[in-house]
Amino acid sequence: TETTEMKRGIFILFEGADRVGKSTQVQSLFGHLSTTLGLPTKQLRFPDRTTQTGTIINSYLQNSTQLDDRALHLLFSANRWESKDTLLKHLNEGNSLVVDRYSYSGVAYSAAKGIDFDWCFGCEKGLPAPDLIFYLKMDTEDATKRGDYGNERYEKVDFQKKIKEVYESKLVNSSWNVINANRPIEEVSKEINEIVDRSIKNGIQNKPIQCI
Ligand code: NYM
Ligand code: MG
Repeated sequence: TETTEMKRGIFILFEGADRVGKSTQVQSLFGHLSTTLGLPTKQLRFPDRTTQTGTIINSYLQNSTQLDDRALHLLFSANRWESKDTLLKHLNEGNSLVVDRYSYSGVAYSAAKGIDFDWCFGCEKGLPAPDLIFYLKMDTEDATKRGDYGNERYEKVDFQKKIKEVYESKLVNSSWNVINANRPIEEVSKEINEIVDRSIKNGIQNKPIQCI
């Protein structure tokens, strides 16, 4: 029987431009946490296209709705704010979260359009912050060669280069884990799993949940 005291969950985030392999790594880490380590874990992604704001966002991304860039930015942000309580509830009940995109995507994509960086970031302040961030880094040209590229809005080489530039010059800092994503899937997963295992060993869950 379990006698260990319950710990809060860990909030792990994957960020990066399109087609760098985030969803694959999210799934792989989910398997590592839930199956290998036996931790209760949930997999989430933003935008959450199932909510009302998500429906508008989805139709914008599929090119069937036009929207002002700032209005769109606020919708993406609202899409996170509306899940704030759920995120906190999961973490406090001991569920770890593996999340595909979050606030930094919101800032990177909007700032890449030319919207003021601080204005973009301001909307995110107060949201629960991730404990660990993995930035999957890959040359834009390599990412654009991947399957299904170009089906959604934003999947254009020049724009992807701008997004990468915002991430790498203004968002990624020394607390982020920058992962060379231009390698076989298993090699990337192995590096990520090792970082997560080490962080758990070092008591990442013992500090309170931070805010952005
Ligand atoms: N995206 C995602 C934004 O522009 N702002 C945001 O806040 C978020 C979370 O939506 N091209 C963009 C990035 C992607 C697109 O995400 C949909 P995905 O992970 O490619 O399905
Ligand atoms: Mg995409």
